[in-house]
Amino acid sequence: MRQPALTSTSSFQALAAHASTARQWQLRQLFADDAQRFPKLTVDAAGLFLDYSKNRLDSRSVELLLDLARERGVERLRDAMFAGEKINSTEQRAVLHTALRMPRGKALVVDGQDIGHDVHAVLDQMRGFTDRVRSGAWLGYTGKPITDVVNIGIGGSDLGPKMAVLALRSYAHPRLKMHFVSNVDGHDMDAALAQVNPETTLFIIASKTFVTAETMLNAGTARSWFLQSAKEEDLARHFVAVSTNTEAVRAFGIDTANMFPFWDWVGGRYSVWSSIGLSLALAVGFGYFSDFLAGAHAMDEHFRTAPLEQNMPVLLAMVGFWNRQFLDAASLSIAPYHQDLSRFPAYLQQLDMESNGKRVTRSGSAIDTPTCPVVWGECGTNAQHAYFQLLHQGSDVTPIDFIAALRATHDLPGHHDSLLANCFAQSEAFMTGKTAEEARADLQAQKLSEAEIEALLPHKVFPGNRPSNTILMDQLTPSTLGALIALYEHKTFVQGAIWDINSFDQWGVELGKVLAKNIHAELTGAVQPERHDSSTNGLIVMAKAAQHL
Ligand code: G6Q
Repeated sequence: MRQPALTSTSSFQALAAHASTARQWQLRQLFADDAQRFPKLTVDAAGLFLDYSKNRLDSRSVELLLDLARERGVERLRDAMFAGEKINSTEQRAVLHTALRMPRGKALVVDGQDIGHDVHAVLDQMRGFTDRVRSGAWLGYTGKPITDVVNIGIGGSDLGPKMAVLALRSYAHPRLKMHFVSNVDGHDMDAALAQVNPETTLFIIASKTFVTAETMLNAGTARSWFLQSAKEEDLARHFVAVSTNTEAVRAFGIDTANMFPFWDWVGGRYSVWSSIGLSLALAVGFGYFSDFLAGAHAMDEHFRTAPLEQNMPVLLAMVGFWNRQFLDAASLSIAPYHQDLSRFPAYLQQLDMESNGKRVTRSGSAIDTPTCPVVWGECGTNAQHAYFQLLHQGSDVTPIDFIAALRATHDLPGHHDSLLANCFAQSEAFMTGKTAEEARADLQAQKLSEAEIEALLPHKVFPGNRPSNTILMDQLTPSTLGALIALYEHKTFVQGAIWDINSFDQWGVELGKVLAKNIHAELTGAVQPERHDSSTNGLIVMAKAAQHL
């Protein structure tokens, strides 16, 4: 359905009028004025807790934001997604990553096919395979169990499994070492091959389309490397594929009995729940992989059924929208206070920016507001010793999502309290800042002269009033990780609905898949480049000279 321009809607206009006052508010004051702010502006769901009270808004702002969500049809679009309608309008596809985590026995008929049944048939295939590899029953060509798994894929066929394998390393099989090769840069493959032995290595070629140039080149390199020691007939024990493209898998030489299918209604960046998660299932075992799916399903059920006032993905999305729209926050920093979530910011970069990094609506009109912020981040406390300076005292306001587990998955004494203390202290400091009076009192306590105090004072003032969310879980487990990813998936969905963006295509990525082809031909062929600008021609000539092409 064609949506009116966002700024023309009555709920947007009511919100904008409210925001013209609200953007002057001070967080310190909001907390001082309302002792109930924390219980009012927090919510829990599916094993996660969200504190959004350290944002420059109040309960009335939230009401108005939810009015906007209703007017933009968030609930209607959400229901259409869960029902399998073709909401990916530019590719005429359903969007059903939520079906990948539905419990067994639940039917969902799309185009006359019960996809619940299909999903569980592939999960059973994954269970059988992962059990055999993990138990040591699956043997390499010299009769030895697999010790190393190399996942070859890129983008959505890499970021999810790589992030999740790292996040759940405490649950991983002690014998199996996981490697991920994504970059067409041969240094990536070179580093992985240097660590593995062909007799005990399993390669997973993970590509939805099975035509992605980087993955195909890397897969070919792995195959050639393997065949330096083994024979063609040994390939079947060492190469498996995850794809929707049976023909291409067969043409590559992989036995289609060793192919794990999925479907075109699974977007790449939403595919960790499908057989693209095979490396994760191998690492943690099928039981924990099922818990991972169940955690996401719990968040799906919450998103699908909870009233908007208590709906965590909706609230996270609308707070993000508020910061983007009314506080001019052009970026969002993700700060996991958990080292095992070190790849989570990179994962979210793709999820959010590939989904909503767009400037036209579903019907092709220009969007009349800013859209997706730049998403970036790094683990705390490391980030504190690097760019937190800018977040505290820089000229831009950058909202931050703090993510932490209340209990560690290690038992080293002393570390976890210190970690959490840092996390909470940072969110408090971003909120309160330090006034000139407070800074002056600190400097006076150090017995500095008045002249020294005056010189230092401007540098010691922190403006504060910087918004943040805090997301807590008891422990980082397969289930809470599943819920956390699903939370952000649905947050992205809601923001897409507000902006009237199709969050499920990626034409900018498709462009990248063809751009390099011409220059590659010029780099490797005899033809001298002439048809580019002088910079591009010059760079190609330099590369050819260096490689004596
Ligand atoms: C994700 C994108 C993109 C995709 C990769 C890999 O949503 O479409 O990141 O996952 O380009 O594509 P293949 O899995 O087809 O190799």
